[in-house]
Amino acid sequence: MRYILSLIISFFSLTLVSQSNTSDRAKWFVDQRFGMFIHWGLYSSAEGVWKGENLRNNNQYAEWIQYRNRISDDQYIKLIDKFNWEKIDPEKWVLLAKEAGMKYITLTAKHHDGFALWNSKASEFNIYENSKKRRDIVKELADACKKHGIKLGLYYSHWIDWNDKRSWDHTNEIYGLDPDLYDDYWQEKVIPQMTELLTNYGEISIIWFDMWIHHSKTIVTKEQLFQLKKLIRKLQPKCLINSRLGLSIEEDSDVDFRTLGDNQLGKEKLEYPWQTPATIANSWGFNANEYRWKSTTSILKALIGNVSLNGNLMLNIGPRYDGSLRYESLLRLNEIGDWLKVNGSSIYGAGAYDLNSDIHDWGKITYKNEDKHKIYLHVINWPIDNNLFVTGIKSKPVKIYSLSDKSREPLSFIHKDVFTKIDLPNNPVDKYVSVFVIEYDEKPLVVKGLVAKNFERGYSLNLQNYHMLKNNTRINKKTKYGTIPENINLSSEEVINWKIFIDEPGKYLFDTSYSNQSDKDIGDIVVFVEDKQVIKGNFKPTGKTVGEPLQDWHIKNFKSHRIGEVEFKNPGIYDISIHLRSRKKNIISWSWMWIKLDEN
Ligand code: JFZ
Repeated sequence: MRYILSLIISFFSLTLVSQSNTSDRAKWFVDQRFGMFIHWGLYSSAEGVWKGENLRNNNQYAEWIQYRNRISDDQYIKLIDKFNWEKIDPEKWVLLAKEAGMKYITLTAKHHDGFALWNSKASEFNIYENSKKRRDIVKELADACKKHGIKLGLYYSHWIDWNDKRSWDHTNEIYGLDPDLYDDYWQEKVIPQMTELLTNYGEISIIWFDMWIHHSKTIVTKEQLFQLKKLIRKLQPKCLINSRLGLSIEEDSDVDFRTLGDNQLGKEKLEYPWQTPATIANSWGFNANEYRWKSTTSILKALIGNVSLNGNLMLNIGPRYDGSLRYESLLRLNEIGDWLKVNGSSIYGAGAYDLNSDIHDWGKITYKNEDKHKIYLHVINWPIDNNLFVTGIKSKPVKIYSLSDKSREPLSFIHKDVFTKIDLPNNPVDKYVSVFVIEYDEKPLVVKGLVAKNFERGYSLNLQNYHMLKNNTRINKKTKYGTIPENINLSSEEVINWKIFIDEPGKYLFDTSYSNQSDKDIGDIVVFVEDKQVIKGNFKPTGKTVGEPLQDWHIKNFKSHRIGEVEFKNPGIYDISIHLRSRKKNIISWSWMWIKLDEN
């Protein structure tokens, strides 16, 4: 009975997310969205300090201590004597992951130090042989995962192995290495160890490789990588392989998900599965001097932001010499778990909606088609007047409610064309991120390319959210630490266009920000609404300003100017364009326009 039930559940969960480039193998992965990464090994008992000296690198990656602090193999293995075997219990990690709402776990079976956390016949440099306790941590974790219904992934450092002298460590960049010897390492350690891991521990759901550069820049050959991949596909056809295997999509599109850089969050919606590996603080392995703990809200933001773009988050913990976690980690995991217990339906089985995920200033949207079509609104910045504006969805909501409200009491709302205004409760309904659900009868229709009304009831038209930039003038990024905003230099003429939806007819004030480094009027700005000229102004000299005091840091002054007002008589979508003209090259730089209802 239980078996049938879990079959039904997994059948349902497999159908939720519809990322179009997801293989059948990876369906569970995009469905589960949130996993636990565990960095644990010999380095865990060094705790980022060696003979009183802190780790020699600002990144404070404590799992790199052997390499960074130049510890000899003889001394490094002695770290095993500090482990507290009575307390070490991988089942506790599994229970913790479950509590935190994480659905899968990836353990560093072998990190760069080459030390195997299992009973490896292929290399004596393993925990089973050296602990004298005959403990096989991979087995213990695999059993606990199976017992608690959590999928298990294994991190395996294939490229780098500091312990095997035939293998790669970065210092070989100076002294070189023999490809034949490297292949001996590959055939005698990597292939046999991978075979062990894929044979002796039941179902392995992910092999997580960690070669973050393309193989052509390393000693590893394409053939070796193909051999490895073939082995995985043969021994465990359902096992996922991440992109840090080291092959490009051109050489082989058959990797299952893309791994972004460490702590690198998604920027665009992708149709194939992807994941951010993220630390809960800064180091991956436990570091006694850790202080850069991420806040619970920022971790939730990372998870929500990734899911809103079809991505996953795998959050790392670094247990100590006795398997325990610092209070800071426990606290965050518990808080995240509490949030997911209430709001998890906006994450699990959910994915990107068709709207650009950046358009709303209050937070992010995820989407799911369960029994009904649901849009989840993650309110990270609670609007001051408790009105939430959603722009870009044409379909009429059937019901809107808060996930924190068990009785699902409907909230009142107004829907006009592509705009929904929701009356929120008077205070945030969650400590971290409040989530509201909009239910629709059919897949909600989207109207793309609109600039959303922001929480101040205005529209910020800028160089990120334009619809068209006619002459494709190069957009200058923020410089001088952002004291010079994003802008374009006018060579002669440029036309920029946006679309907005006006829900409240009335008189709107138009402001724009630019710099004019001439002392004369040498250009003009003309505003059109739906091809009708409504405002004509000229660029006033703006001079310079000081970016930072007493640092000889004099920058162009970008200043906001009121240029006019426009009456919008009816609600509707409006095309707003500005024609910018300069009679001299590169003297005027333009940055943004702000439109707001005149409330006086
Ligand atoms: C690697 C490891 O070296 C590190 O110890 C940890 O295991 C982490 C998950 O992965 O570190 C990386 C990998 C990729 C990048 C930077 C550090 N990268 O893409 O910039």
